[in-house]
Amino acid sequence: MQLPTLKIEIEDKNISIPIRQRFQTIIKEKKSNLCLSADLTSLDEIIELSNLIGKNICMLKIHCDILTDFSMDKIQELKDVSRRLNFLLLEDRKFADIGNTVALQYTKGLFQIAEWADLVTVHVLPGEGIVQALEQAAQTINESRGCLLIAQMSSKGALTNNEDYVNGVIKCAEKYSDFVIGFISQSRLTTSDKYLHCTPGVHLTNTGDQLGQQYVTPRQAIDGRGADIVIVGRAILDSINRVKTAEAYQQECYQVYEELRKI
Ligand code: 6AU
Repeated sequence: MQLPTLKIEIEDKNISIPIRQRFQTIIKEKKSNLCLSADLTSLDEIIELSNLIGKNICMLKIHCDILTDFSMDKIQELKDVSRRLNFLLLEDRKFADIGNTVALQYTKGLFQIAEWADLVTVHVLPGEGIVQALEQAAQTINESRGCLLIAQMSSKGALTNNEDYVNGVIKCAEKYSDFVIGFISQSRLTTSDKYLHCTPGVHLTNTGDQLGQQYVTPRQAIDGRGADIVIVGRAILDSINRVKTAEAYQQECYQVYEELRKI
Protein backbone atom coordinates (compact mmCIF):
# COMPACT_ATOMS: atom_id res chain seq x y z
CA MET A 1 0.00 0.00 0.00
CA GLN A 2 1.33 3.38 -0.89
CA LEU A 3 1.22 5.91 1.90
CA PRO A 4 -0.01 9.36 0.98
CA THR A 5 2.83 11.85 0.85
CA LEU A 6 2.65 14.41 3.58
CA LYS A 7 2.91 17.81 2.00
CA ILE A 8 3.92 20.47 4.44
CA GLU A 9 3.47 23.89 3.04
CA ILE A 10 5.32 26.56 4.89
CA GLU A 11 3.19 29.58 4.39
CA ASP A 12 5.15 32.78 3.93
CA LYS A 13 2.90 35.18 5.73
CA ASN A 14 4.77 38.08 4.19
CA ILE A 15 3.73 37.55 0.62
CA SER A 16 0.09 38.47 1.09
CA ILE A 17 0.77 41.67 3.03
CA PRO A 18 1.07 44.85 0.93
CA ILE A 19 4.65 46.04 0.90
CA ARG A 20 3.85 49.50 2.33
CA GLN A 21 2.16 47.97 5.37
CA ARG A 22 4.93 45.42 5.81
CA PHE A 23 7.56 48.13 5.76
CA GLN A 24 5.78 50.22 8.40
CA THR A 25 5.30 47.18 10.63
CA ILE A 26 8.97 46.23 10.37
CA ILE A 27 10.08 49.74 11.38
CA LYS A 28 7.90 49.73 14.48
CA GLU A 29 8.48 46.12 15.52
CA LYS A 30 12.25 46.26 15.15
CA LYS A 31 12.58 49.88 16.26
CA SER A 32 14.75 50.49 13.25
CA ASN A 33 14.55 53.05 10.47
CA LEU A 34 18.05 52.20 9.29
CA CYS A 35 18.73 50.97 5.77
CA LEU A 36 22.16 49.52 5.20
CA SER A 37 23.53 50.38 1.78
CA ALA A 38 25.64 47.27 1.19
CA ASP A 39 27.71 48.56 -1.70
CA LEU A 40 29.98 45.54 -1.75
CA THR A 41 31.00 43.56 -4.82
CA SER A 42 30.61 40.11 -3.27
CA LEU A 43 27.16 38.66 -2.68
CA ASP A 44 28.69 36.08 -0.33
CA GLU A 45 30.00 38.93 1.80
CA ILE A 46 26.62 40.68 1.73
CA ILE A 47 24.89 37.48 2.88
CA GLU A 48 27.40 37.06 5.70
CA LEU A 49 27.03 40.70 6.75
CA SER A 50 23.24 40.62 6.58
CA ASN A 51 23.24 37.62 8.93
CA LEU A 52 25.11 39.78 11.45
CA ILE A 53 23.40 43.12 10.90
CA GLY A 54 19.94 42.01 9.72
CA LYS A 55 18.45 42.37 13.20
CA ASN A 56 19.40 46.08 13.26
CA ILE A 57 17.99 47.19 9.93
CA CYS A 58 14.58 47.64 8.32
CA MET A 59 15.98 47.40 4.81
CA LEU A 60 19.07 46.24 2.94
CA LYS A 61 19.94 48.09 -0.24
CA ILE A 62 22.17 46.56 -2.90
CA HIS A 63 23.41 47.31 -6.42
CA CYS A 64 23.19 43.92 -8.14
CA ASP A 65 25.20 45.12 -11.15
CA ILE A 66 28.38 45.57 -9.10
CA LEU A 67 28.35 41.98 -7.82
CA THR A 68 31.05 39.69 -9.19
CA ASP A 69 29.45 36.48 -7.87
CA PHE A 70 25.73 37.06 -8.57
CA SER A 71 23.56 33.97 -9.03
CA MET A 72 19.85 33.35 -8.54
CA ASP A 73 20.69 30.72 -5.89
CA LYS A 74 22.73 33.20 -3.89
CA ILE A 75 20.18 35.96 -4.18
CA GLN A 76 17.54 33.48 -2.97
CA GLU A 77 19.79 32.85 0.03
CA LEU A 78 19.86 36.60 0.74
CA LYS A 79 16.08 36.72 0.35
CA ASP A 80 15.77 33.90 2.90
CA VAL A 81 17.90 35.88 5.37
CA SER A 82 15.74 38.95 4.77
CA ARG A 83 12.59 36.98 5.56
CA ARG A 84 14.11 35.34 8.65
CA LEU A 85 15.52 38.56 10.09
CA ASN A 86 12.61 40.63 8.83
CA PHE A 87 14.00 43.35 6.60
CA LEU A 88 13.15 44.43 3.07
CA LEU A 89 15.43 44.08 0.04
CA LEU A 90 15.89 47.18 -2.07
CA GLU A 91 17.62 46.91 -5.43
CA ASP A 92 18.99 50.39 -6.12
CA ARG A 93 18.64 49.95 -9.89
CA LYS A 94 17.67 53.57 -10.59
CA PHE A 95 15.60 52.63 -13.63
CA ALA A 96 15.59 55.50 -16.12
CA ASP A 97 14.41 54.31 -19.56
CA ILE A 98 11.18 54.01 -21.55
CA GLY A 99 8.47 51.73 -20.15
CA ASN A 100 9.04 48.78 -22.47
CA THR A 101 12.76 48.67 -21.73
CA VAL A 102 12.48 48.98 -17.95
CA ALA A 103 9.86 46.20 -17.84
CA LEU A 104 12.44 43.93 -19.49
CA GLN A 105 15.26 45.16 -17.23
CA TYR A 106 13.06 44.51 -14.20
CA THR A 107 11.94 40.98 -15.04
CA LYS A 108 14.52 39.46 -17.45
CA GLY A 109 18.26 39.18 -17.99
CA LEU A 110 20.80 37.83 -15.56
CA PHE A 111 19.31 39.50 -12.51
CA GLN A 112 15.52 38.97 -12.80
CA ILE A 113 15.17 41.75 -10.23
CA ALA A 114 11.39 41.45 -9.83
CA GLU A 115 11.79 37.90 -8.51
CA TRP A 116 13.66 38.96 -5.38
CA ALA A 117 13.66 42.73 -4.79
CA ASP A 118 10.81 43.94 -2.60
CA LEU A 119 11.53 47.49 -3.74
CA VAL A 120 13.44 49.19 -6.55
CA THR A 121 14.53 52.79 -7.13
CA VAL A 122 13.22 54.67 -10.16
CA HIS A 123 13.99 57.99 -11.87
CA VAL A 124 10.90 59.71 -13.27
CA LEU A 125 13.02 61.54 -15.87
CA PRO A 126 11.47 59.64 -18.84
CA GLY A 127 7.90 60.39 -17.67
CA GLU A 128 5.30 58.41 -15.76
CA GLY A 129 5.25 55.52 -18.28
CA ILE A 130 8.29 54.14 -16.46
CA VAL A 131 6.28 53.62 -13.27
CA GLN A 132 3.25 52.30 -15.14
CA ALA A 133 5.46 49.70 -16.85
CA LEU A 134 7.13 48.55 -13.64
CA GLU A 135 3.82 48.30 -11.83
CA GLN A 136 2.35 46.20 -14.62
CA ALA A 137 5.40 43.96 -14.69
CA ALA A 138 5.24 43.52 -10.92
CA GLN A 139 1.72 42.17 -11.22
CA THR A 140 3.12 38.99 -12.74
CA ILE A 141 4.94 38.29 -9.44
CA ASN A 142 3.23 36.42 -6.65
CA GLU A 143 4.43 38.81 -3.93
CA SER A 144 3.81 42.43 -3.12
CA ARG A 145 6.26 44.79 -4.85
CA GLY A 146 6.82 48.53 -4.77
CA CYS A 147 9.18 51.32 -5.71
CA LEU A 148 10.82 54.46 -4.41
CA LEU A 149 10.93 57.44 -6.75
CA ILE A 150 14.16 59.40 -6.84
CA ALA A 151 13.03 62.95 -6.17
CA GLN A 152 16.26 64.57 -5.00
CA MET A 153 19.86 63.41 -4.86
CA SER A 154 22.59 63.88 -2.30
CA SER A 155 25.39 64.52 -4.78
CA LYS A 156 26.83 67.93 -5.51
CA GLY A 157 25.20 69.72 -8.47
CA ALA A 158 22.37 67.18 -8.89
CA LEU A 159 20.02 68.34 -11.66
CA THR A 160 17.06 66.74 -9.90
CA ASN A 161 17.03 69.39 -7.24
CA ASN A 162 14.67 71.89 -8.80
CA GLU A 163 11.07 72.57 -7.87
CA ASP A 164 9.37 71.66 -11.17
CA TYR A 165 11.15 68.35 -11.31
CA VAL A 166 10.25 67.45 -7.75
CA ASN A 167 6.61 68.49 -8.29
CA GLY A 168 6.48 66.16 -11.28
CA VAL A 169 7.81 63.32 -9.14
CA ILE A 170 5.19 63.95 -6.44
CA LYS A 171 2.38 63.99 -9.04
CA CYS A 172 3.60 60.68 -10.39
CA ALA A 173 3.68 59.19 -6.88
CA GLU A 174 0.08 60.26 -6.33
CA LYS A 175 -1.08 58.74 -9.60
CA TYR A 176 0.61 55.39 -8.90
CA SER A 177 0.23 55.37 -5.14
CA ASP A 178 -0.36 51.61 -4.91
CA PHE A 179 3.08 50.89 -6.32
CA VAL A 180 5.01 53.98 -5.24
CA ILE A 181 5.54 53.70 -1.50
CA GLY A 182 8.03 56.51 -1.03
CA PHE A 183 10.83 58.72 -2.23
CA ILE A 184 14.58 58.98 -2.22
CA SER A 185 14.73 62.54 -1.03
CA GLN A 186 16.67 65.29 0.69
CA SER A 187 13.64 67.08 2.11
CA ARG A 188 10.07 66.35 3.19
CA LEU A 189 7.99 66.40 0.01
CA THR A 190 4.50 65.73 1.27
CA THR A 191 2.64 65.75 4.57
CA SER A 192 0.98 62.44 3.70
CA ASP A 193 2.09 59.53 5.91
CA LYS A 194 1.58 57.26 2.94
CA TYR A 195 5.02 57.94 1.49
CA LEU A 196 8.21 56.94 3.26
CA HIS A 197 10.99 59.46 2.75
CA CYS A 198 14.33 57.67 2.44
CA THR A 199 17.45 59.80 2.71
CA PRO A 200 20.97 58.76 1.63
CA GLY A 201 24.13 60.79 2.17
CA VAL A 202 24.36 60.19 5.91
CA HIS A 203 27.51 59.93 8.01
CA LEU A 204 28.18 60.82 11.62
CA THR A 205 31.71 62.07 11.05
CA ASN A 206 32.42 62.77 7.35
CA THR A 207 30.94 65.64 5.34
CA GLY A 208 31.50 64.13 1.90
CA ASP A 209 33.77 62.08 -0.35
CA GLN A 210 36.09 63.00 -3.23
CA LEU A 211 33.44 62.30 -5.90
CA GLY A 212 30.63 64.67 -5.01
CA GLN A 213 28.81 62.75 -2.30
CA GLN A 214 27.58 65.08 0.47
CA TYR A 215 26.80 63.88 3.98
CA VAL A 216 24.63 65.10 6.83
CA THR A 217 24.26 63.50 10.25
CA PRO A 218 21.31 61.22 11.08
CA ARG A 219 19.78 64.04 13.15
CA GLN A 220 20.06 66.50 10.28
CA ALA A 221 18.59 63.94 7.88
CA ILE A 222 15.57 63.18 10.08
CA ASP A 223 14.99 66.56 11.66
CA GLY A 224 16.11 69.05 9.02
CA ARG A 225 15.36 66.93 5.96
CA GLY A 226 12.30 64.99 7.09
CA ALA A 227 13.68 61.48 6.58
CA ASP A 228 11.74 58.44 7.77
CA ILE A 229 14.40 56.01 6.63
CA VAL A 230 18.11 56.78 6.85
CA ILE A 231 20.33 55.10 4.24
CA VAL A 232 23.87 54.50 5.46
CA GLY A 233 26.66 52.90 3.47
CA ARG A 234 30.36 53.54 3.96
CA ALA A 235 29.90 54.96 7.48
CA ILE A 236 29.14 51.35 8.47
CA LEU A 237 31.01 49.40 5.79
CA ASP A 238 34.34 51.19 6.32
CA SER A 239 34.17 51.13 10.11
CA ILE A 240 36.40 48.90 12.22
CA ASN A 241 33.43 47.04 13.73
CA ARG A 242 30.50 46.97 11.30
CA VAL A 243 28.10 45.34 13.74
CA LYS A 244 28.74 47.80 16.56
CA THR A 245 28.57 50.75 14.15
CA ALA A 246 25.28 49.50 12.70
CA GLU A 247 23.89 49.20 16.24
CA ALA A 248 24.98 52.77 16.99
CA TYR A 249 23.34 54.11 13.81
CA GLN A 250 20.17 52.14 14.50
CA GLN A 251 19.90 53.61 17.99
CA GLU A 252 20.70 57.16 16.96
CA CYS A 253 18.36 57.14 13.95
CA TYR A 254 15.41 55.61 15.78
CA GLN A 255 15.82 57.77 18.86
CA VAL A 256 15.70 60.96 16.78
CA TYR A 257 12.80 59.57 14.74
CA GLU A 258 10.76 58.74 17.86
CA GLU A 259 11.51 62.15 19.36
CA LEU A 260 10.36 64.02 16.29
CA ARG A 261 7.60 61.90 14.83
CA LYS A 262 6.36 60.68 18.23
CA ILE A 263 5.80 57.14 16.99
O1 6AU B 1 26.60 56.16 2.40
P1 6AU B 1 27.37 56.00 1.10
O2 6AU B 1 27.82 57.31 0.54
O3 6AU B 1 28.46 55.02 1.18
O4 6AU B 1 26.33 55.34 0.07
C1 6AU B 1 25.15 55.95 -0.31
C2 6AU B 1 24.31 55.04 -1.14
C3 6AU B 1 24.90 54.63 -2.49
C4 6AU B 1 24.22 55.52 -3.51
O5 6AU B 1 24.05 54.87 -4.74
C5 6AU B 1 22.88 55.81 -2.84
O6 6AU B 1 23.07 55.68 -1.45
N1 6AU B 1 22.33 57.15 -3.12
C6 6AU B 1 21.03 57.29 -3.65
C7 6AU B 1 20.06 56.22 -3.74
C8 6AU B 1 19.75 55.40 -2.60
O7 6AU B 1 19.34 56.10 -4.66
C9 6AU B 1 20.57 58.54 -4.03
C10 6AU B 1 21.33 59.68 -3.73
O8 6AU B 1 20.91 60.79 -3.95
N2 6AU B 1 22.54 59.51 -3.12
C11 6AU B 1 23.05 58.28 -2.80
O9 6AU B 1 24.14 58.23 -2.23
O10 6AU B 1 24.57 53.29 -2.75
